[in-house]
Amino acid sequence: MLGSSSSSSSKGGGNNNCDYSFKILLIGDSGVGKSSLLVTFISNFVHDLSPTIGVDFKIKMVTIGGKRLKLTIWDTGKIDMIKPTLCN
Ligand SMILES: Nc1nc2c(ncn2[C@@H]2O[C@H](COP(=O)(O)OP(=O)(O)OP(=O)(O)O)[C@@H](O)[C@H]2O)c(=O)[nH]1
Ligand SMILES: [Mg+2]
Repeated sequence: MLGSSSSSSSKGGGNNNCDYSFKILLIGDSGVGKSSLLVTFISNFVHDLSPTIGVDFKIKMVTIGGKRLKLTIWDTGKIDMIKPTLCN
């Protein structure tokens, strides 16, 4: 996958009962497997997916080292279609 992901973290401060909140953006060429990676990570089940239109996101809570992490993972479709979103 040529895409990259970026993440940031912040202390939850009571937000959804988590210690840290991470926002992760999946970007990359169409058809490289971004959505498959995300769905497999969320549900442990492999689906055959249609191309993503615009953007979608999923949330997963994980516990690592006794800390509750909230992962908000954004999945993108064709970059041309989401340019206005990314610019805002
Ligand atoms: N062989 C193989 N096929 C994969 C893998 N991951 C995804 N695919 C297939 O590749 C195709 C595209 O996968 P997607 O997850 O929809 O790719 P995407 O990057 O989200 O594509 P867009 O939504 O169009 O940007 C699907 O037919 C998947 O079944 C993999 O690890 N191995
Ligand atoms: Mg997709």
